[in-house]
Amino acid sequence: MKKKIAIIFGVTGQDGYYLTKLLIKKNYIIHGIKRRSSSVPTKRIDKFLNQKNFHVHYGDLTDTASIHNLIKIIKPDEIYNLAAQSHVGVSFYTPLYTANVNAIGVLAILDAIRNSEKDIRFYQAGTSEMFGKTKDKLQNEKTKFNPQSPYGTAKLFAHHITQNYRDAYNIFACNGILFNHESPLRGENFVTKKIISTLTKIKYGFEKKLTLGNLYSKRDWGHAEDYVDAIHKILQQRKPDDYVIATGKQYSIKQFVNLTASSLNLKLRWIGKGLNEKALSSSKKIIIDVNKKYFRPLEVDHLKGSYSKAKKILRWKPKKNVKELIDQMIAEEKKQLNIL
Ligand code: NAP
Ligand code: G4F
Repeated sequence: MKKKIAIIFGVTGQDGYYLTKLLIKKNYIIHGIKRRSSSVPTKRIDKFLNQKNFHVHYGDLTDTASIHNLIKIIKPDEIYNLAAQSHVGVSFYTPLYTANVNAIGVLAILDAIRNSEKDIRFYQAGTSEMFGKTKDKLQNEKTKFNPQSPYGTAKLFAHHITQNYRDAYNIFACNGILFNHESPLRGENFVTKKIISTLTKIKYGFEKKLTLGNLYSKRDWGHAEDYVDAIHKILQQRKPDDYVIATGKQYSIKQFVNLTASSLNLKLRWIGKGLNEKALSSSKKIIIDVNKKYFRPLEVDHLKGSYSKAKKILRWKPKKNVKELIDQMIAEEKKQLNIL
């Protein structure tokens, strides 16, 4: 059988790694797109670089010409767009750049697909951040969007333009609406990785204190490896459609800290309120505090997704729970620190 050809924009990121791993297993020819950077950006995918069906090219979502050329030359069957300025907090500091990559970059890919002679299936990495400030306790594909950041707003443009190109030009274009998903390969400045990395270092004497922002927002955290499986399934259906991918479970940041501390066997005693809230160790040292600088101008207070459509149509459900996720992330931190 002829091998499928896939382009992955955002191949050097967390999901790029897990999707590459999955597509290699499925015998795809994969073309990953990396952007130019002053340091080597392929750390996560280095182990795939010697595989004969894995190729890496330079490209950038802010450079329309590069997108058109890559699609014209590679002639893929499927395009997975995972590329984004993916940090919500940072999007308040770089709103124009975030919009250029996360919104206009997506339109550039779709327009290149429209002008291609080949039928190409397209996946857009949408996000629960598009729900933003929502009254619905459990969000699904019908929940009203109300984004609270330049990141969420740009992603919402991408969501609508993907639907628009699907309907107007009959393109097999799909949106995933993925809730937070983590792994040992999560970027260092997302809250789960920051908590796990710093608390592990505190436990083994490499660090003294963890400083966080809002402890009371709630998130639905899944595992990236489970979520890329859903992403692939979305593009293998008979009809293009949009799907929420989530676990249906929700924890506050403080609960995530407590779960991590408990897995590390680190005793915490919480004292104080608001910006004065702190956690003390068993030797009464302050090991966690709160700083205003990690708060955002607007916050998304709670997110919890219903994956019932994905379960019914994609036959997908999450495999790993939050405790297993935390334990796997801690094990990787310990490995990095040479702790057996
Ligand atoms: P990530 O680790 O931050 O990876 C983002 C990828 O995009 C990286 O490969 C990055 O390259 C690339 N990129 C950034 N700007 C680019 C540009 N201008 N041109 C080309 N590539 C660019 O994010 P992730 O966690 O894997 O998430 C993958 C996608 O899913 C993102 O679109 C994110 O917004 C979305 N999403 C993520 C979650 C989640 O919880 N993880 C949930 C919902 C949606 P560098 O390596 O060079 O930085
Ligand atoms: O880990 P976070 O930065 O993730 P956030 O903002 O939920 O965004 C992630 O998930 C989205 C899906 O819903 C993706 F679309 C997006 O690309 C990204 O992957 O923050 C989670 C929560 C926020 O409420 C934040 O205010 O943790 C809170 N928080 C508290 N202290 C902190 C910190 N966040 C970060 N990054 N760093 C802190 O010190």
